[in-house]
Amino acid sequence: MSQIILRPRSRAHVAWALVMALPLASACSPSPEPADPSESSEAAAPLATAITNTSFETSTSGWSSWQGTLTREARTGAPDGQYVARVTVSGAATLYSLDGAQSGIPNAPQGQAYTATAYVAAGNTGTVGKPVSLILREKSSGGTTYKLFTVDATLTTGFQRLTVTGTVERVGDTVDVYVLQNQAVAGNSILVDAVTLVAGGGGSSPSGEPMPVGNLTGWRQVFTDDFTTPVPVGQFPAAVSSKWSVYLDGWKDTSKNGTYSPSKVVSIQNGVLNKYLHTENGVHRVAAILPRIPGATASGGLPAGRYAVRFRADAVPGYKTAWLLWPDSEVWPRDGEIDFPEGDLDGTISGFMHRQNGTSGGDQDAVSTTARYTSWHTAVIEWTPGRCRFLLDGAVILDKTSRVPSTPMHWVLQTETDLSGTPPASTAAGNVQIDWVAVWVPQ
Ligand SMILES: [Ca+2]
Ligand SMILES: [Ca+2]
Repeated sequence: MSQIILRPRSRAHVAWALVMALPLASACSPSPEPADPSESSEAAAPLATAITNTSFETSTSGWSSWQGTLTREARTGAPDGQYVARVTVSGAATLYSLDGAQSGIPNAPQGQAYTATAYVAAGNTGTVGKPVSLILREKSSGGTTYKLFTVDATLTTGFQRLTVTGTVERVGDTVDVYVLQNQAVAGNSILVDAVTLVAGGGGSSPSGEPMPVGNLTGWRQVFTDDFTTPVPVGQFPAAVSSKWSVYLDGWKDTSKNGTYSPSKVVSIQNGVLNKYLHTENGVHRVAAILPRIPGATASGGLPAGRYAVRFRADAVPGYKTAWLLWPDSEVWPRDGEIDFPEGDLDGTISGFMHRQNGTSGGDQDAVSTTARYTSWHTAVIEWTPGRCRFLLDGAVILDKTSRVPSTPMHWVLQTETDLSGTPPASTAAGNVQIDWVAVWVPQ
């Protein structure tokens, strides 16, 4: 663990590396990444939603409120499009909801899993800290509630993405979705956007691609996590300390504009590890997590490996991923660095291999893609003596055999503020989601 404390500082060099790699770019304002020689194969389109007006862009048609008043409004930073729904509590009610009369799926097949998602935020300061729930409901054809599947959160000024999955138990029932605020007082109000209800997503692979289990030709699997054990915010990595460590709370990130805050950012629910990037008490909260791989060095390093991650992210302005292999030696640029997927969350996915015996931060190979973070992707780094490949959704997008890093390196899923030189807006908030990770070593 002691070595880990060096990493954020070391990573600061990488910020310079990216800047220096770009001719004409100033240190204060990196220009876009190098031109893209290849495109990735995009992930499958999102599943169709049962809801016909998911985003409130032109009306609130199909929606209503129980014990509240429903309106819509333009909102800078709306999670989807430009408008969101606002629901304000009526009278002395302590509970109120946003309901979708049009959102029900009648006669849902018995045994079918459904997944509901919604973005929610406090509509005013008096609502911050109040509990909110996204609820998937199974009810009889006559409307009698049979079962509720619920995910709870605490309202903040930033939008949070909630997801809940449930499986239909009875024949002939209807499934629908609603958002409920508890413990309301007069004046309370919630904002909601991008409500979806889709078939599937049951089990531990909400991304639609199950975690690969077992050896591959030439590779022996040594680590997996499908995130099937829920971990509330504040209990990561303690609750899963045999598998994960972190950059500790309070460490500055690469740009120095963000602060590692795993205790406020990382949680696991519904089969997904979630990093909720947001600003709290004026601090831009980010997280970097490190798998504890059996057989690795004390620093978590391996001499070679195949690293796979299934992920998506909201397009949160001001934040990025720099998921990377970093040399145990901490000697940089001499011992190189392998970054993939790297990019701003509101941009596209790139990858970089900083070469062995590098003489500057720009001594690297780079690849850009047109793939965006907002859909699910699988990124794989295959790193063996003398070869480094990047695969995005099964397509090889980088394949290098010259000056490949050759000392032990360790994997850090490092999510941080971007390198623009400007801190994120305090209203910028959203989630990076990881459905699963898997690691192999050469057989
Ligand atoms: Ca919208
Ligand atoms: Ca999973």
